[in-house]
Amino acid sequence: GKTIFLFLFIFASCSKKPKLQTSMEDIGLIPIPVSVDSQPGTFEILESTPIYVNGDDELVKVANYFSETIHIISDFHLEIASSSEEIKSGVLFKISSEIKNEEGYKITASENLITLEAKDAEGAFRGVQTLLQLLSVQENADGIRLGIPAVKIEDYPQYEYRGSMLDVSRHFFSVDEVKRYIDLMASYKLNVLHLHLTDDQGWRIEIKSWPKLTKIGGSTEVDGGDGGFYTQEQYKDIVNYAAARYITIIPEIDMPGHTNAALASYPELNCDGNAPELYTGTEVGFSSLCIDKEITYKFVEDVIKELVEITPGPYIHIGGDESHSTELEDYIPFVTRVQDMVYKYGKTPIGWDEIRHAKLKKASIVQFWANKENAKAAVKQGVKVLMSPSARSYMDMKYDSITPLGLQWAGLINVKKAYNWNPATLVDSISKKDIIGVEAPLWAETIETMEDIEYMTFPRLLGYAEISWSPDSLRNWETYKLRLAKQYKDLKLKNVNLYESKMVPWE
Ligand code: TNX
Repeated sequence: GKTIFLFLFIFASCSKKPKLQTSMEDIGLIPIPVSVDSQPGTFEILESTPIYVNGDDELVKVANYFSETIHIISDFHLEIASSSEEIKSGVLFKISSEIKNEEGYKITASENLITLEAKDAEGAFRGVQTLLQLLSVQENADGIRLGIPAVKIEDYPQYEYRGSMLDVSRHFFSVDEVKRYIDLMASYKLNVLHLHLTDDQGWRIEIKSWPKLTKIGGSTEVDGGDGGFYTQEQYKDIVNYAAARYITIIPEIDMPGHTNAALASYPELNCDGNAPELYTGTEVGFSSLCIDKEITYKFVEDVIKELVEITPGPYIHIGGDESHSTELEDYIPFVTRVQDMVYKYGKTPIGWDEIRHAKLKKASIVQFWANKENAKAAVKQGVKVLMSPSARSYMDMKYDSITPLGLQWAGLINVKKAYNWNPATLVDSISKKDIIGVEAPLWAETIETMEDIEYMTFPRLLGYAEISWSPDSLRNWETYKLRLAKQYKDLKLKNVNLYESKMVPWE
């Protein structure tokens, strides 16, 4: 009797819970990994699935991040244990010296075991994003079932700098909004968030030695809203939040132009000693710090000093764009002096492509946005270029002529145009070795809310993530658009205010 009972019991539980079937074909990984070898079978993640960590505390944190994300999706609490023994079933996070590339990782998933090996915790974090994209979530009356298809993946990035920029000056965005953007970036393995903290319309970072910058300069924004700013504590909170996702924050103080908010806060920074009115329009190129006054350099040095204290990342962005009210003969010594200050405090300067007019130190970075001659001249000086071509990567450009937000001075950028370019061949005589990476900026003259941010960045941001991570040979619009289509469910789950381009067969 007992055997029959047992048999019935097994039969009943099997019929209740059939084997979970998932397939790689249903999954569109973005960015596409260097190699994917799909296998038969599915690993099912259960409440009881153990996570083992063979590595340091940082790796434990990454495993925790994975476990917490699974918890948000499914309510499962996956326990984490450390283990240096050979594991036969469960999920294993492991540091492996065989993985040589920075941020590199390897996933081996079978029905019983998922192994995520990485060069270091950062590589493991990128690999976790792949695992989360591989995850299929099936919901029925019995609850949620989670599966990961059996697969072998080897992966690492093509460019070390894979970034995006938020303009928090033209319109201010809260700490929580920036954090949400950071989370979204992390899903696609982006690793740099550049914050455009100052401009004519607003100064957004507390500088303790110059308190009026935020008190006056932070008090408004485009069209006269309330503006706002980050205290240094809030800024550190953003930096730490980003760091936990292996994203570096790069702060930008734009100068000598784009400085009306500072000039309006302190009359002594103006050549004539008179503070201009605060500015809430969208013109560019009318303001300049006073190049001949010594107080200008005291001001800049104080700002850089305080910024460096709250910036663990290696870079400080010094702006330098559209300084149309600064003579070139003034601009050059200004940039040279500010460049030196950044090095003096142990950081590396980045500037918009115009800074190439100054003699640059080899480690400095030039961000190409508009002028190819500037980019080429920078490379001739032996510095590396960050690719942010406005005609391809400016996420404030409209998708098409009826896009309700955005500008179009650099042209319309539909989802295909945003994806279908190669940083290594865009500018003749600039090749991969001259390029540190790609950054997609979102200028915020017309962007007021998180929904606006999402509408302009999604889905284009996924394209920039793939351009900067994946090998050229695997990038192809026809296959990309099918993978992008498969991201629909996930983007909706994350409540992203997606622009549903007709060029993509959304699923
Ligand atoms: C040009 S791009 C600017 C910004 C504007 C942007 C609008 C750059 C370095 N400067 O000041 O916000 O165009 O698209």
